[in-house]
Amino acid sequence: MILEPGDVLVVIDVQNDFLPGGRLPVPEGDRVIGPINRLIGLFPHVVVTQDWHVPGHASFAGSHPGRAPFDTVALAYGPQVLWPEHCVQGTAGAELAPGLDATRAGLVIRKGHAPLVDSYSAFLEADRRTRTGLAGYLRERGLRRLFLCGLATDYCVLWSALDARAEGFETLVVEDAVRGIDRDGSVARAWAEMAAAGVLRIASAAITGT
Ligand code: VGL
Ligand code: ZN
Repeated sequence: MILEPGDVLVVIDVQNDFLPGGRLPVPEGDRVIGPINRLIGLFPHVVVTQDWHVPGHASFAGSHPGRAPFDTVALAYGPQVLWPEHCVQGTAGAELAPGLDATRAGLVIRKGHAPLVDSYSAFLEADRRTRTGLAGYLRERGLRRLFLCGLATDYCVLWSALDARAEGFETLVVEDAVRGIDRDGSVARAWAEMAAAGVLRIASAAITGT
């Protein structure tokens, strides 16, 4: 695959809390860093996202007395999976993985900072109304084709990929540069949902630059 001037690498939530040893570890989450660093060197544009919660965020199990991580509760906008406390603004767990070479990123977009609203998607918060501004940024910069990588396949990568398609972007997920949380077959379901929405899969080795 030859990259074009309108191509952008979108690096999703490669943060300490999602790596082995973090508060919400994604199995093999650290394995995405090598392929992503190689891709960062190839792409004309790089955007990075960070999960960026306030303390006591509504997606934390600890904010709901009697509830445990991975329970589902009803919030104002619908069902919400509860998570261990993770990616709290300003903490070490919320920092980008130290091995990630994010120096070339032109934009860091932070999401999930409203106390009562989660945001898996890099485009649209879980109320499905509040926009992060990413679609506007990409359009203003003339970026049309998105290559998604990072964590986690079945949550933030999935929702970002579906919303990217809904916004009309050509969307590819770099299959060896993502890892999933994988509860009850959620990774397999995520790939099926993305395929049905027209999201393409590509191996990082097939991306060779301009
Ligand atoms: C994520 C669960 C909670 C993710 C973020 O980055 O996929 N998953 N917050
Ligand atoms: Zn989160």
